[in-house]
Amino acid sequence: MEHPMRAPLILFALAAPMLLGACGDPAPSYIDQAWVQLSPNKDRPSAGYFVIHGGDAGTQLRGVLTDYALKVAMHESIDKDGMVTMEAIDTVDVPAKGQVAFAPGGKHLMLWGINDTAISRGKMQLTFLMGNGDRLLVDAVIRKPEAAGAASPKPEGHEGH
Ligand SMILES: [Cu+2]
Repeated sequence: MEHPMRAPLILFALAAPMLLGACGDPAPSYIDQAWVQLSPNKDRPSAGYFVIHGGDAGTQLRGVLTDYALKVAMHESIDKDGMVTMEAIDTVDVPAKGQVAFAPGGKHLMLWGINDTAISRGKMQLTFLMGNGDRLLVDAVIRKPEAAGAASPKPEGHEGH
């Protein structure tokens, strides 16, 4: 059977999504520049850093999860009269179109027990829990302490028992 009306209907169906796309979705919040400075001592936590960019609406970071470490926490280093202490932080407000950096000396993640597979792969996925219920998945590059700069020659395994 011939259906002479079919071709015009298909053309209309293809055109409709393009028209909807032209309306412009609001810019979402996103996270980039994620990296982890691996602790030289496996028994000590490593630190994680990243930058959150607010979209057209402000948002909040409410927590970070990962399958590749035993525990993750958000901290802030605070300089009180020359004494640097760390405090746990629960939420971080991200202003619309603004940005918040987790960077050395300020806000940071603490990661305990990073998985050996992630370390050998050189990256680990982090899940960021946002205020609107979204979860943002971001790969963080793992920087090993040896790669951070010139390795200082330190005697190892001679701690004098
Ligand atoms: Cu800390």
